[in-house]
Amino acid sequence: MKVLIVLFSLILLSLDVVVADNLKIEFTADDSYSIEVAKIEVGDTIEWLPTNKGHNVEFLAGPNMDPLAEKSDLDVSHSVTFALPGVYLYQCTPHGNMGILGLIVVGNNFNNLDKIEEVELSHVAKSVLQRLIRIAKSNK
Ligand SMILES: [Cu+2]
Repeated sequence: MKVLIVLFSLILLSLDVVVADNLKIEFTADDSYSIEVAKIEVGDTIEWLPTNKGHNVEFLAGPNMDPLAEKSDLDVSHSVTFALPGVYLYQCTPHGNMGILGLIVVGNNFNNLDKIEEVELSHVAKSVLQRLIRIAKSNK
């Protein structure tokens, strides 16, 4: 009986881990993403909501670009499920040069941070990226 209870709680525990969370990020009125650094788990989904006009989501780097290749149209909601751990960098296509960037850390995995830091960016965007990386690392 004890074994059964242990097994049952193990199943419950693993179910808990599998259930994916859904995080919503908005385009704010001051032209940034409402969450600039998102820390999520593998299998979680992020949905960007077009709460302010003229923005989109375009991935610049991640551990695997295959599922990210497409960029979203302006002013539509956009959902991505993150199957691989690592750091992902995205921008708003028309405003990336002005530093409208977002960082996502999946599974608290920073293994591909070098590649993220190698991405060609404008001066302003580079300093925004450095700030976002600092935030991401500070609440590891
Ligand atoms: Cu924009």
